[in-house]
Amino acid sequence: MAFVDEMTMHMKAGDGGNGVMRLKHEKGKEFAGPSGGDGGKGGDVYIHAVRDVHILLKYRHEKDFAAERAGDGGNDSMHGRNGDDFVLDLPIGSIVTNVDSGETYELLHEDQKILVLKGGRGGFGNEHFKTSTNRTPKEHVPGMKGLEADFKVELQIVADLGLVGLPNAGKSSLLNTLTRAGAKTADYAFTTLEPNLGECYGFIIADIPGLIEGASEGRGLGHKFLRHVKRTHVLAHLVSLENENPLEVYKTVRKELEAFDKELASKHEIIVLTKTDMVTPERVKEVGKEMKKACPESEIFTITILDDEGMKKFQDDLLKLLKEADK
Ligand SMILES: Nc1nc2c(ncn2[C@@H]2O[C@H](COP(=O)(O)OP(=O)(O)OP(=O)(O)O)[C@@H](O)[C@H]2O)c(=O)[nH]1
Ligand SMILES: [Mg+2]
Repeated sequence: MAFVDEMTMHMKAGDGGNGVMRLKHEKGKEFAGPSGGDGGKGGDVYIHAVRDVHILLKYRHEKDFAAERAGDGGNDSMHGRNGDDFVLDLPIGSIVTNVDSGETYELLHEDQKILVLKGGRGGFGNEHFKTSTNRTPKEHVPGMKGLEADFKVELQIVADLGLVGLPNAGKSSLLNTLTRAGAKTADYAFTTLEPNLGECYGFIIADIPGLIEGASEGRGLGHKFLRHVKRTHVLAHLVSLENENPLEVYKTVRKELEAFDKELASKHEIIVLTKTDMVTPERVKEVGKEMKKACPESEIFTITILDDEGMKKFQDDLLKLLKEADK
């Protein structure tokens, strides 16, 4: 599947700063007591979800990432500076595995931030060891090492919108008008052999091969790819008005979705009646009504890719709906 990617990298949290040994000097006294400060805390390593499926490309040539080492303690009990954290931006849908510990993290929502490596604690300076019996301790502790590990990142796209429907419903054509995916379209069944992905104002749209009756049992191609829409937030079910009985067509595909996975079938679904230019306006209304009656819960849209104005309006409505579904 296009865009799906995998990469490995090494990440390291910052080392803690060293505690230091210092003695105060006051007039008249050679040693007026300990004054060595503690080291700061090393920076942590986080992973952070962003809405950008291409961001892994940015890390192609860089495989080592590190948070900042902390500063050492100073004179006059000065605490060392804490190291800055390192935040690795990854696409939503990334599954990150710490190869050394086996721990796995999943980034599912925009802006989600997960701590994956803790920075080292700062060491104590000698002032910390002052007691009533030991007024000039020399003891001081080095900072702890920051954790480090190899990581594997696998991207499983979480599409915001998944396009389903019979072959020829106009799924790829719709993807192309909403995004710059440039998917192949043609007037024969199974033009799309592998899922296509596109991006529309930050929302990911997945177009999968057409589904036919028996798809859930392996007929056709679509079933192989249904798992890609499993993580999709909203499904757009496309039905071409070219069909003599669009409601029957709709039901056929629904049956396949349900047979494949109940969860898939219970997703938020919108119905898109396509190719309105191929029938009369009266017919569009008639089918729209019939659909609404059969599926009162679903929003119903009617489109033709030949009408630029209409497509713009559809895009606006769709974006509103996707933003709402993302909350
Ligand atoms: N007249 C008209 N033709 C359309 C419209 N939308 C799509 N088509 C045509 O319908 C045919 C099928 O469109 P595709 O987008 O390839 O259909 P698909 O659902 O992706 O089909 P598969 O990949 O085979 O599942 C193509 O020849 C398109 O040009 C429309 O709104 N009006
Ligand atoms: Mg297609």
